[in-house]
Amino acid sequence: MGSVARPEETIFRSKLPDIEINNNIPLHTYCFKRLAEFADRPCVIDGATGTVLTYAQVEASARRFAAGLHSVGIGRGDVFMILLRNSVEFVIAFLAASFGGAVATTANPFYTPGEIHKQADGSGARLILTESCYVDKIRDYAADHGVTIVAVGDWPVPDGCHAFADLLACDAGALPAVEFDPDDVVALPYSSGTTGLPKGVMLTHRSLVTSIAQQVDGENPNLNFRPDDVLLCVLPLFHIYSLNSVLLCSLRVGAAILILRRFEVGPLLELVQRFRITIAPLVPPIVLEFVKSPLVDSFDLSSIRMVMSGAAPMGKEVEEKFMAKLPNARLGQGYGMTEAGPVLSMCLAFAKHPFEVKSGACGTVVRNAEMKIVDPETGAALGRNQRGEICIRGAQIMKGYINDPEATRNTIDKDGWLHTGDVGYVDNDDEVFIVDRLKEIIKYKGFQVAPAELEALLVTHPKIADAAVVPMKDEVAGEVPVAFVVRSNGSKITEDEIKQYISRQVVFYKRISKVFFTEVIPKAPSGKILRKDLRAKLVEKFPI
Ligand code: 4UV
Repeated sequence: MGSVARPEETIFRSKLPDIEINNNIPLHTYCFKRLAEFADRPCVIDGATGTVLTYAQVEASARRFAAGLHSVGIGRGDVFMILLRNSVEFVIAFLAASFGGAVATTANPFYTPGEIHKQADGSGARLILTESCYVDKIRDYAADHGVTIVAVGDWPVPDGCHAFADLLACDAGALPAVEFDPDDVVALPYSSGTTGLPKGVMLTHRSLVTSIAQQVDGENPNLNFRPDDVLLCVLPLFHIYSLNSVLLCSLRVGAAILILRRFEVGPLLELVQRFRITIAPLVPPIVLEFVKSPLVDSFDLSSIRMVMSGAAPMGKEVEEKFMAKLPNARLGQGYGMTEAGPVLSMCLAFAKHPFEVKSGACGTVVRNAEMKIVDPETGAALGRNQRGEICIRGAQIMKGYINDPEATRNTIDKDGWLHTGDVGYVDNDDEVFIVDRLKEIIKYKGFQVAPAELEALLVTHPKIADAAVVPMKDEVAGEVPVAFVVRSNGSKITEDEIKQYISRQVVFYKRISKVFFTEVIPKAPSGKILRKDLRAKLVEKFPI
């Protein structure tokens, strides 16, 4: 980090001036900076019950829960897993990690036991916080590995677990003073990045504070959230988009966060009307449901002033249809990647003093950061309107992958540039367009699916000799995983058997949608699967 760009390199920057960012403070100190001003304002609203917690209540609860975590042995640098659906408890537990100097690894509660165990193992989680109804998925693992379980919900709590409520009842004064370094990790979401299996992405206090500041701070914030805003939090908080750009950005500005456990168009519209939601961060499949649903016309949605889409490409047509339905709202995109902290670029129509933007653009690089587009073959930086790999540099990017220096070196180069594996260009107005992907990842409704994970499962089947998984375009999900499979000698394994074998082991969005039997998986001499060849085969079979 810190090295100077070569003079010939074209570096793209925000149209907004850089600002001073004090990123040497703990995340919670930064988020609650204006607590005295916001103490009695609504902070989180539980969409299911309507219960409201003020800023003072959320801050105090997080401090108490940090003391509770400390009482069961979670202190500075210790990893615990948050395995929860969106809830007030999620918010409190995540902030408690910051207060206590601990590290929260966030995981999807719908994961199968196998998926949870892999993340718990890889991250070294010493405690898992989950809902009582999911305890059975982790009970044996926890017993074998000496992991503490804290359960939210049903009373009495399941055998052998601590109750969330008991930890929350601890005296905040019992939390000893925590030593702090801005480069301490606070969040450890999982992502497969450009290649391989999911890995723990180390996001520090410094990286998250910088990322939030890049979005919502300054005289002319890129993302103009205000204290009187009500934000919809329906995207899962275990994913960095919702955690950072919804929860943490809202806290910083003193807005209210309406928390929903899951997405259902009818109830969601009703809540928008009831709570006068002003900002709706979404993903393209939800935007598409809005466009398609006849219910949209039966509710008063006039309070919505900003609709943000991200995590997957959004078609121009969907964008235009959506704007026709909500003419008072600004619709725009943010482009993020877990490893990038996560936001690389954000729509400048969301700024306090907005800029004109083009449909289909993914925003402009955030302030206090540098972006370049490189030729994937030569590594040379390219100029405007030239397609290449998008790279980003700044204090917001990850510290690295946990326990994986090689994967870290392959993603962040020696000059501090993070290589995204996305192909795009920056146009004459500094707007970023994503046009392709070099990396392996599959995005199902914005959720990550790592081909390597499915391939590893496939080849453990005795009737499968080799396999490769690639994305196939899908109208609803964006992309779905499909498998090319080489049967073992004499095996007659069927497509259905293979699909079921995988379905039993993975969360719903990683299920294999189609199987193509083949004689051989094309590979480079290094053994790397030639995914481009397989994708080309798919296009031949299913021309778009
Ligand atoms: O690692 P990940 O799952 O991370 C994300 C994060 C997304 C966002 C979006 C807006 C925000 O404000 C925010 O905080 C976080 O998705 O997946 C990263 C990959 O997803 C694709 C791209 O391939 C990334 O490398 N992707 C993300 N945003 C877009 C996108 C987009 N707007 N358009 C097309 N692809």
